[in-house]
Amino acid sequence: MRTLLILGVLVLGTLGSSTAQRPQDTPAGVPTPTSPRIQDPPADVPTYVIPRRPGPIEIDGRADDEAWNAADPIEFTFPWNDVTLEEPQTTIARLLYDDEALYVVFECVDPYLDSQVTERDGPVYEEDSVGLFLAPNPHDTSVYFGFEMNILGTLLDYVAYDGGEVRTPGESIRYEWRSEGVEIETTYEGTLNDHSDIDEGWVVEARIPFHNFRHYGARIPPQPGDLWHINLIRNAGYKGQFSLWSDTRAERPSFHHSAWFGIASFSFRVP
Ligand SMILES: [Ca+2]
Ligand SMILES: [Ca+2]
Ligand SMILES: [Ca+2]
Repeated sequence: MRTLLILGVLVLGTLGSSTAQRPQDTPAGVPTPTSPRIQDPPADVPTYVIPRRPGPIEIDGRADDEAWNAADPIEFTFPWNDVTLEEPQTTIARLLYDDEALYVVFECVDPYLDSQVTERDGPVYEEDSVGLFLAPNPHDTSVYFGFEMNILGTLLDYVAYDGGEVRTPGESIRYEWRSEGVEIETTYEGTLNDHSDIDEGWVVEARIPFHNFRHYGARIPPQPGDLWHINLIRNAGYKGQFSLWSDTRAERPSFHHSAWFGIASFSFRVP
């Protein structure tokens, strides 16, 4: 028994030293997730064609605008949860663009709605939130912009340098960056922050004007055929799962690796 106890202490000691690497693994303030990887990453990063918006989009937190049907669904993967053993908390996202802005909608299945942060740039990553990461300069994907939004529509926005890899607080991820003109609306079905029952889900719909990226070497507005490296992510919240579009190859839940973002191209097709 004594040997087992000592072994236990040794194992705990090892875990302790891995959590000490937290600044490298997660951005400032992000709780350290512990689930290890349970699936091999795919050979290639995913690709997506962003259609030109074929009709009006009302930013109202509902994905029922006819125009959204033009956008293929983006499905999220679960590198760190075995969703054959637990119910996947699925996310379907879609993207559209026009001359002024990028449009995104996330539809999230969610049994436990968990969202309290209302302050701009607050820690929405600690609760139910989705994020869109955009590296608009194809010649320098080490710089990208993050837009993380919770069920209440609270926005945490930032610019990240060094591909997001340097996590010393305030170093590569700069929360002080403020986007302009972003519209966000959300809806949900269920009881917010009451985990005694089972909820249905939530929707985030947003419009992000391209002028926010005008100083970073990208072509603004993007032209048909332009390639942006992007990712879409979902934080776990209460009893949730970390999921995303393009697998970052990380051994434990970790989103900020722009080298592994997927590739989105702006469609040539005129609707
Ligand atoms: Ca809508
Ligand atoms: Ca949740
Ligand atoms: Ca900010």
